[in-house]
Amino acid sequence: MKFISILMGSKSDYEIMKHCVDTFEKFNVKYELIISSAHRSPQRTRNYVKEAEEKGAIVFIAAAGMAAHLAGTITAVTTKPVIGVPMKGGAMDGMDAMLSTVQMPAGMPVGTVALGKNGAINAAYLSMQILAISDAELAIKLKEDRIVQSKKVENDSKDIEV
Ligand code: RP5
Repeated sequence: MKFISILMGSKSDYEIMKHCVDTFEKFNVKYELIISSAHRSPQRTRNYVKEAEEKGAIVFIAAAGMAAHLAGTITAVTTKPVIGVPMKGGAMDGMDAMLSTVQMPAGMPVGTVALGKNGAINAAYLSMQILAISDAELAIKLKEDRIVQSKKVENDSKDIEV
């Protein structure tokens, strides 16, 4: 069974990551969500990634704040694509998490999306785009979604055009 695996460093990340989950629900894409921390539960994180890979995880999404090493930790133990979602909060309101997530050494990539809600949603979209390479039905849904987005811009414009 192919699915997307989402890890969050803390329960406190769920308020934002709910938007990622909602996006998968909207597109009827299978996902798994767990809390596991790079620092507080390193062994659980490593074990889960290995198990998830064996069960069919195609992409890993990692959400973490502050010293956000979760995505990098996952990349260290899998060659599946890893998408990092930096969380706001902490003394630097997410700048620390963003730099921790994006600054990976060569050969160890983490695809980093934006801070906050937009990043959580885009992590879902980006992982679905990867999944859609070998899923024609999902590829069509994503194309239809682009048409909906485009039409919304036109309609919004008509609402206020003078
Ligand atoms: C990170 O530290 C978590 O991903 C979370 O964003 C942040 C704060 O965690 P809590 O102290 O709320 O558990 O590891």
